Amino acid sequence: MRILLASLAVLLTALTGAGAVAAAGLGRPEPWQMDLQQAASPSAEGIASFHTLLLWIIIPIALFVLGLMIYVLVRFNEKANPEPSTTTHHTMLEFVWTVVPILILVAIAIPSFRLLYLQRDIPEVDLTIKATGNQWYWSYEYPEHKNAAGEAISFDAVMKTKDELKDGEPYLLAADTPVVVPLNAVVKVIVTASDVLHAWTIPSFGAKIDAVPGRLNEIWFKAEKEGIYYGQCSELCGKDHAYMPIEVRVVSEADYKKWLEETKTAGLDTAVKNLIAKMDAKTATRKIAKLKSKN
Ligand SMILES: [Cu+2]
Repeated sequence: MRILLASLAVLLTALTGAGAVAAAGLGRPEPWQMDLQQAASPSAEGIASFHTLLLWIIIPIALFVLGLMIYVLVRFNEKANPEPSTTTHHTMLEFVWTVVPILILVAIAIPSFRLLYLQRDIPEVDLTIKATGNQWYWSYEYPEHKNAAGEAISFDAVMKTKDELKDGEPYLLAADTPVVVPLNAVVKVIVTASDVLHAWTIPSFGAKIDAVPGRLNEIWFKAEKEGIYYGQCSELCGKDHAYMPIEVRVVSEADYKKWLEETKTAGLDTAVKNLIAKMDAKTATRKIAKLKSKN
């Protein structure tokens, strides 16, 4: 018992004493993050609250079972209880330990199915994007939007090497060309692959789906906060599986329209450069404002 308490104390100190437990990042992981990435879509919010609900159910169950085991160890060991009982049945007890878990599972199933249907039923779509997994990069297409040559806007998104990273950009997550989507728009992503299985995901959108060669999968999200969101290929796809990141930039409706217009007229490279410059300037202004308010 004393050993158990001591080890519990050590564990608690290790967990809390780690000190700098960071708040979960928006669209990206943080060092010492202890929770899911911040939610930025209805689906991610649903996942986060379902996860919290499950924790509240699981922790009492785990503690209850642990308590029972300790009680049995102490109360019914050979020394404390030399003459074991010969009881083999207890109808009430057996009824309770069958019915209570069923009730718990039903209580879990209801919000679980609600969440599954939310993710499955795609609302009226504002923008469709096709994402194709390749060994080892993603390519994207905006089938509804044509460029100057009359072809659908399309591009490859390749991982930025360490030398290409700009200030604050995360290695293994930043891509050379981001996917751009407008704020609060329902975006449907059609996902497929050209060679082997991959998987497209953005944790903060609660979106993750397999990319299967010869098959079209679809998923939707509605980003409710502007910003840069990162994800990684999430299906083992070969030696560079870790090097095909996903970067989505959520911008205001006006900025999105400008990006789209510039992509059609001036070309994608220019449009992306201008968009990133604008977002960087916004971040800088926010940082300066923060510093000023501190002083
Ligand atoms: Cu992959």
